[in-house]
Amino acid sequence: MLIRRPPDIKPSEITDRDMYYSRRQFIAGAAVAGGALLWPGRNATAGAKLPNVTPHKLSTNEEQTPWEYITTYNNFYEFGSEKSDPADYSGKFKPRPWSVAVKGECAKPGVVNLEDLVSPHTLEERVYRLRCVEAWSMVIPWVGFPLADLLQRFEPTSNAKYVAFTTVMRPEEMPGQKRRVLEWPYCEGLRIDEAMHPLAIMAVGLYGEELPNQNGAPLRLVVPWKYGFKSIKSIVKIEFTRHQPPTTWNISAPDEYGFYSNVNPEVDHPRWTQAKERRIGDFLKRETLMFNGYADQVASLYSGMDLRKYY
Ligand SMILES: Nc1nc2c(c(=O)[nH]1)N[C@H]1C(S)=C(S)[C@@H](COP(=O)(O)O)O[C@H]1N2
Ligand SMILES: [Mo]
Repeated sequence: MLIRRPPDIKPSEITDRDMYYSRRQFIAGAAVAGGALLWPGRNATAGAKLPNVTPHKLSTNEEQTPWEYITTYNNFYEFGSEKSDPADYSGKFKPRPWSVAVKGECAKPGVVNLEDLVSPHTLEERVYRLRCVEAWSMVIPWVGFPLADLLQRFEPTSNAKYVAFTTVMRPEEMPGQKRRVLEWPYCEGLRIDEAMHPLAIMAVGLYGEELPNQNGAPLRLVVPWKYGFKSIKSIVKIEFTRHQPPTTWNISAPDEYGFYSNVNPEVDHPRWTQAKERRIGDFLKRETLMFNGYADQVASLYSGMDLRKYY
């Protein structure tokens, strides 16, 4: 998301910068090979192994992006707007203890703590593509559980047409929140049928370990057929609503970021193409797939909708 980019910088320079980062990190990674503990993305609190993780059948077989890229090339504006900021400045963030308030159009609202949110579910490893609107992508082995299983526990009523998610507000631990780059706290939303889709998960880990702070500890959404910004991190509130909820990037730049934000190579961002992407670590770009390659599973959610209008 490069909203503050001066208008004279061409989109091609953005992807060149992304390349620069991935090269720089590759070189840095090679330099510390054999000394992984020195890697700055491995902060002291990350690294706890998650028990009983079962592989999930919807995973992609594509080559997985290395841990070093997934944990040092991030978008998490609460810690700053440079890709390296979340790894560099999230060390003070305390993801435990943690609780989530669930409310709105449901029969059993409540505040639940992290352990009680996670323990009823079997943890699954799901290797999903993450496609950022900035035209880069990764393949990430998330550990999580279906969002639907979590939502059902609160018994949403027939009035629940949408689900709204909110990130924690902690300016003392999240230095980016002291600057008004975005409206805080970060918020996102899904239509209820999108939220209940079996591909949508709550992630609590990656590569079999607890989520590092920079990836959205202790729990974050992962919606693999949508641009990365829908996958909101460090969630503290979930609300079932009758009406379409506001979302951070849509508030910030409504012409650039819509509510649906399905990955769509045919609908360009107003300032750059969405037809291609660079898989982080690759040299050449590749074609972007409709719904990020998940069309067989999700296209029916949008039948009859004009995806140029509902971008
Ligand atoms: N709270 C919050 N969630 C967020 C963001 C953010 O800035 N704040 N960035 C989003 C964007 S643009 C992307 S691409 C993904 C990146 O997730 P990753 O850093 O784990 O790869 O997180 C999304 N979730
Ligand atoms: Mo993104």
